[in-house]
Amino acid sequence: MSMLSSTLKDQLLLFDPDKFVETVRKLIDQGQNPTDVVNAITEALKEIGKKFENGEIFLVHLVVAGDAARRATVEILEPLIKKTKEKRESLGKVVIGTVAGDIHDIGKNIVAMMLFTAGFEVIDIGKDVSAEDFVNKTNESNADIVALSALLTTTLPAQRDVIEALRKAGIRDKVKVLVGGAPVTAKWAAEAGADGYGEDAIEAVRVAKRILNIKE
Ligand code: B12
Repeated sequence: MSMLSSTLKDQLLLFDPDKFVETVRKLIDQGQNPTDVVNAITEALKEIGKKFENGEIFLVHLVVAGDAARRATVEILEPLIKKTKEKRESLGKVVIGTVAGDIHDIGKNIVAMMLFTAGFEVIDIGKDVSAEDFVNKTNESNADIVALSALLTTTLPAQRDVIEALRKAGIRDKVKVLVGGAPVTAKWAAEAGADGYGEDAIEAVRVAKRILNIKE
């Protein structure tokens, strides 16, 4: 772990998003390269993900750390990186959202954060997203994976609707579909025609890598 990511990890573990954003701004003012900072944050978040996996920190910590990292990335680093046309190393592009009729987004946000942490470019299109919007965003962004979250038994069929809509739009074979959410099972994933299913956010990352043939 680099000095920079070790510093950033310590800062993230203060669980103070405002302070974290300020720290990142200072680093940039001192001349740090924005891409290096993004990669260091990614590395720091990985360590924090491990702490969560080991039960050293709780879900609320993961959410606050993720929020701090996302704010620093979106508010400070991304605009700078886009300006200089540098690119963060990316494992692939993921469009993620909660399906139509469903407003549960806590789990989806954690999955998005963990995928981002692992090195994926993540396009979060929110909650209660129609099949049409999933198709449009997948098309526009040329995504490698579309990830569908559903928390209600009544919105589970909407995952299948998205897969059907991708097929109708002629892009089903261009994108991998990952499904998840509390009521989702491997059996349902197979029935709905998905490429993968993850029980939790850690599994989501593993499966996302597997379906794109990326080694751990
Ligand atoms: C918080 C909550 C709410 C909040 C949501 C706030 C928000 N911003 O998300 C509010 C209060 C709005 C809400 C509303 C409702 N809720 Co609610 N809610 C919950 C609750 C308590 C927790 C859900 C949660 O956030 N869990 C924590 C996260 C971290 O876990 P997770 O979502 O499962 O996500 C993990 C995995 O599933 C997976 N995952 C999730 N998405 C994805 C996607 C992919 C691609 C992958 C690979 C993995 C993956 O990884 C995540 C991280 O590990 C659950 C109870 C429960 N036990 O789940 C009920 C629950 C889901 N709700 C329920 C119900 C019925 C409702 C309402 C219909 C209530 C009502 N009568 O109005 C409404 C529905 C509104 C709507 N249209 O969506 C029921 C569903 C029953 C069913 N089987 O259908 C539950 C199970 C409660 C219950 N026991 O009755 N709810």
